Amino acid sequence: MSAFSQVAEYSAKHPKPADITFEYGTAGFRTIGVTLESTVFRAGLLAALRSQSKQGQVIGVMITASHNHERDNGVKLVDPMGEMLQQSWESYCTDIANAGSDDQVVDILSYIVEKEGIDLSVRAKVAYARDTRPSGPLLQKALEDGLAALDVDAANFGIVTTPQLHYFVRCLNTANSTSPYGEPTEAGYNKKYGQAFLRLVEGKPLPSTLHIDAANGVGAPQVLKLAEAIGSPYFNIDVQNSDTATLGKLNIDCGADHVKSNQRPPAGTTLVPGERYCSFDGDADRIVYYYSDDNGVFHLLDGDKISTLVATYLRDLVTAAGISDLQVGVVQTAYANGSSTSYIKDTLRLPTVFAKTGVKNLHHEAEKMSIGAYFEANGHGTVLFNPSAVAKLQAARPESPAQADAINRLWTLRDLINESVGDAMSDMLLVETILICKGWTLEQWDAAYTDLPNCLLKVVVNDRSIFKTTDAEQQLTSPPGLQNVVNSLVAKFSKGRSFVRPSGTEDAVRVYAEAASRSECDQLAYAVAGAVFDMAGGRGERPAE
Ligand code: G16
Repeated sequence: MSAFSQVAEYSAKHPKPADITFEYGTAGFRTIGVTLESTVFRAGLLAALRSQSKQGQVIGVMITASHNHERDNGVKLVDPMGEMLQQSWESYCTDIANAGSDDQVVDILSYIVEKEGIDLSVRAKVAYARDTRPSGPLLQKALEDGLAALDVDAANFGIVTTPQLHYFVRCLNTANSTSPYGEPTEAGYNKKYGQAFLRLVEGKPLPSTLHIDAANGVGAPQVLKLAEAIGSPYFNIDVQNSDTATLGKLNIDCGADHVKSNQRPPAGTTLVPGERYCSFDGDADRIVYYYSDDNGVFHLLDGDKISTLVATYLRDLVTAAGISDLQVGVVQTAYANGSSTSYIKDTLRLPTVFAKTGVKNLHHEAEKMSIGAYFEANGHGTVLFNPSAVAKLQAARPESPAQADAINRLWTLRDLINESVGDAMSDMLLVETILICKGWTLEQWDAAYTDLPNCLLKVVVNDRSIFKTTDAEQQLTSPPGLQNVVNSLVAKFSKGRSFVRPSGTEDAVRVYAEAASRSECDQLAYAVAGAVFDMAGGRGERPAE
């Protein structure tokens, strides 16, 4: 019997909508949830082959649309160390998602087996989970059919955050190694990160309450479990926007994307000066902090501020540890505020590189650094210690108690940081640790540098696939002539910078702008957005200030 003999029959239960073309984008497939049944079924088939191509290591499948609207959903595959799917497999995902018939699905599977030299006698293993979206159960059923069609050894992790699923995958694949990552359970996750946090803050002054906006998503129940596991006044939280039961609330007027994009607090939250606030997104893979000053002015501490805080702390620990050839580096995207890049280069004197949007792109750049901190401005990121850094830490022989303490802290930080992917809860514990150890308020953290006023707009166009970019997405190569117009607009504003790129998670084109003053920044952003609308088939209302 052929390995694929049951595929066509199962596939027939999940027909592909004829009028939709799917694409594996910035973070997997994302679109209207109920249209994704065939895609998720087929993602299950591919996860099985990917596992077999990796000698039976566990592959993850996460059903989520993260920061996107509740009606949307998505699916992405997670590679054995908890990292995003290897990019060379993304085209297989796109191809199989768009196969027009059940037989074609089987043909594509056969093609991949041949091309990748996959041994089909290897038992495939897949771990999967979903977020709280209403289309989740339907899509989970489709996934389970895909896994059943290939007789996969499957583990359902239920409703968890995206980074938790990444963590579980890494734990499962390292369980029998010399350095197991942790226990592949929620309790194991909470224990690992919670205990590392407590080891790092022990004996320091207690912080004030942290107000957490959980975007009415899965981060709400999970962060409460984390707090219960930590069980200490060092992690004293108040969770808002925690309603995962009422339809229509996920990510609406709250959450990290709302706060970052609109540069204001979640609706219904009145910020009290001196208090501390942060927001997760719908699947808790992003985090931003914020506060109000005494004049009631809102201040955002986004991914750039987190990366500079973390890079400074790591750099100082490396110096204190006396390990001279250990280098901390920072990876950013074009969205990084110009002030943050100058601060990293000129004040911190750390190397920084730019990557295209998408955690998968930043992650690969950070892997090349000995200690690489990567964060997108939207609050998505983490820190990676490469094997040479780990070896140097292992080999380090402290010559003083201060050196021993710094080395010990660097080791413990590795247990606090989710190295598999950007993780709001682990990043939050990292930020809390640094603030507690420094005795800093959010204002003191914010004082390192001042952001240039910046603005992020969305323009809906007839076909965003005509937008092509180069230079880490900072320049357009298509549509013809548009980049010249952007350049001429930018030249009119002091410290002006702007770029245009198609979103990989929403049906929209994104316009970013920054300039010396708020009014110049807004003028530039709307002028560029207007040019995009006029020159590239804008739909709906023309963007206007
Ligand atoms: C996802 C990706 C992020 C990316 C964001 C926006 O975030 O994981 O790396 O920055 O989408 O991407 P785009 O501008 O292409 O729409 P999340 O939080 O939705 O998973």
